[in-house]
Amino acid sequence: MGLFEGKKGLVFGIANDHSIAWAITQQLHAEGAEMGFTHLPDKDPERPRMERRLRKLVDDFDKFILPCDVQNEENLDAVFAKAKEEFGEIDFVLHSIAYAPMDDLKGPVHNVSRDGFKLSMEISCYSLISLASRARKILKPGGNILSLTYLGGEKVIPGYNIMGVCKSALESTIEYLANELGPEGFRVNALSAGPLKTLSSSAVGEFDQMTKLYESFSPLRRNITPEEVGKTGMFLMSDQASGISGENLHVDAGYHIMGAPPHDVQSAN
Ligand code: 0WD
Repeated sequence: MGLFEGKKGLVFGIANDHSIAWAITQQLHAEGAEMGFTHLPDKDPERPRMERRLRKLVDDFDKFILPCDVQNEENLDAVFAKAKEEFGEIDFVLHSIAYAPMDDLKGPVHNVSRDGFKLSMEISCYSLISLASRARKILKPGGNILSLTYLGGEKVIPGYNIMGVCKSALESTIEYLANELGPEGFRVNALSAGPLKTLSSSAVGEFDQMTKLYESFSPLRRNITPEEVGKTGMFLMSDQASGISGENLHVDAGYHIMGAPPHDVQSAN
């Protein structure tokens, strides 16, 4: 029997087959989870690109697909109303969403516009709060919320700029939410993934250099795979992780523990 047999949940953030949310969804599906999915609303209803990309991936097993811009309260209400109607109660919510306008993302942080800051924070951090406030009303005891973050929220990663500031706020939000929702029986966690080529990450400067750094500096001397992130995401949302909350679990081949390059890299220079 799969770890998610009889379990139901919501997945926010599949843009295409490179999305981290898709890597996690594949593992959840393999373990028997039933899921509802959201996509960014399509601007042109005649050409629903976002919806089509998502449908292509989950068509065989989704319980429902709805458009949802996390800036839009009505969209959010509609998703949770549908989840309640379809599932009654849910077991998990996956939040795999981030955005910053390109002009602000490219940095430097001291030049970020007021509007760009507000928008980036709203989509990348506040969205978790708006999901959590709705989710707690339909989560089953033992239920949980998982969000995606990156080391740039803990340490300065040149090129990550305003998104690092957003991830710091997100990681703090996860801890506060874990404290608030814990007494209700809910867990809230973060998975901090190493760099993976996706739509969002291609917008972050110096991405290719970053993956090379992981290959030479991380204890495992390689970068991680989408499948590894998928499996750990699934684990964190499963009952196998029932004692874990407020955690920020790194799936990064150990990169985050290094304070200086390893000896073999130092002696090569
Ligand atoms: O290396 C990476 N790719 C890493 C990503 C390393 C560590 C963490 N992450 C994080 C990201 O910061 C994000 O929080 O993982 C999460 C998922 O990112 P992803 O899978 O790398 O990127 P992508 O496939 O683009 O999914 C993010 C999605 C959006 O995609 P696009 O590319 O269309 O912006 O976030 C969603 C959207 O589907 N999104 C929104 N959803 C609802 N309302 C909104 C919005 N306003 N804006 C973006």
